[in-house]
Amino acid sequence: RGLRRLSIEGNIGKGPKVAALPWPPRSSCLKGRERSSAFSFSPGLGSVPTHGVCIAAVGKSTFVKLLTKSYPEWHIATEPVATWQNIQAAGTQKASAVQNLGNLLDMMYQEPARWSYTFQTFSFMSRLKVQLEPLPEKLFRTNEEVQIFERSVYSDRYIFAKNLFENGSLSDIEWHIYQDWHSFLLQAFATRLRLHGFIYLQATPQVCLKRLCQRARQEEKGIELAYLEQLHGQHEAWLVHKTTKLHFESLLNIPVLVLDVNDDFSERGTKQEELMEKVGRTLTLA
Ligand code: UDP
Ligand code: D5M
Ligand code: MG
Repeated sequence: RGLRRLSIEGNIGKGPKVAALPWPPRSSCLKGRERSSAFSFSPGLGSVPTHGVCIAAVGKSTFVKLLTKSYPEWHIATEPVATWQNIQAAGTQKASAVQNLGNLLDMMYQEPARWSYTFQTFSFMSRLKVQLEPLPEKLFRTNEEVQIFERSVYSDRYIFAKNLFENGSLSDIEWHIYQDWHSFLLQAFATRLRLHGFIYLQATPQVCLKRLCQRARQEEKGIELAYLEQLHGQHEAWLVHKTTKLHFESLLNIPVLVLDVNDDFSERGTKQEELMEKVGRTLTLA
């Protein structure tokens, strides 16, 4: 199949309010099979039968909402933040008396040394489940075979876990154990987790902080510029300078589409159209 699977990567706090946008001008894009075979965002992928994309950085949630409106035929998987904010006891999710065990996102920010490792196990499992979900029916129906993920199991490791280790929130032993099971599980599921590119939403840490404050998520109140600078450095090292040591062959030559989102794209206008068009072109005509 000509399926493309990508992930959106980027720093915390990038997204805006979304206005409906009739996009793309359909005439400018190839359709169906023609579109799939023209997709060359993934050089070097050889005979891999599926394609996926992942997004990273600041403004991701806003950006994926825009993609949903602009490309309703694509399948967009959002980040499961809500499940991290409200951990439910196993087996109680469907019962009338749901047992809430706590807000792990908040616990991690309050006491990073105590909860970072626990958070990594949970965020990884929740992302793994999302990335392993079977292809949605609509992708088979429409032949518009694009899957977009908001961050990925790779950003967990090469952005967050790596950073938490480097800033002392994960101990040597925790980092070692984390890397061991992360590599093992990703190798075990390699064929089903294959991504075909990353979309990196790039913005300065200052812009990220401004948007973070605007979003005003209670758990993130204490985040300082220094932390966003660390995350920015991790994104740049991995996706731009390519100096991060990677452990999966499939990541070595993976294409990265870098989009500058320093200018506001939350309102309908030229910037928003330019971004949507760039993604559409890259995934269809590039
Ligand atoms: N935002 C904005 N202008 C932009 C992009 C984002 O004002 O061009 C705001 C958005 O409304 C939200 C905050 O920035 O209040 C964080 O955005 P989002 O939640 O999309 O970021 P994420 O952390 O998911 O990448
Ligand atoms: O919101 C996601 C929030 O979760 C943000 O505060 C960053 C945090 N996050 C996401 N993944 C991780 C990992 N693996 N470790 C630590 N913190 C994480 P967003 O809307 O994406 O900014
Ligand atoms: Mg988000």
